[in-house]
Amino acid sequence: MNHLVSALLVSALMSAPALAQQKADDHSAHHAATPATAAASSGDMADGEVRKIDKDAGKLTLKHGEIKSLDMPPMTMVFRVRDARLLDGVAVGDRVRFTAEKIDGNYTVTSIAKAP
Ligand SMILES: [Cu+2]
Repeated sequence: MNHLVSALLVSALMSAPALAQQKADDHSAHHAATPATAAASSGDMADGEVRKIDKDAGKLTLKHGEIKSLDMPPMTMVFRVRDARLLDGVAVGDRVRFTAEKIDGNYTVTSIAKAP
């Protein structure tokens, strides 16, 4: 009888760590996915202020802050816009948040919105 009780105890102790291990794995897998998603949604946005808009040429001049994705320090410069309709939502003097990419050798604004 004594022997049976201790055998049950041993098997209970052995299965408990296995369950705990499985829970820990699920937990870390869940958390590993979260930072990557957050970085993708906000990492490439840069701050800027609209200085000039040339809708016919599809260009705008921005005084911008650091653009990490392009490794560019703050400056005032001319950007192309990927789509002239991007210029409809902004006006000279607006503070904006935008994303830019180098496309065919030209710095190109790919999205832009008035800063909240
Ligand atoms: Cu620049």
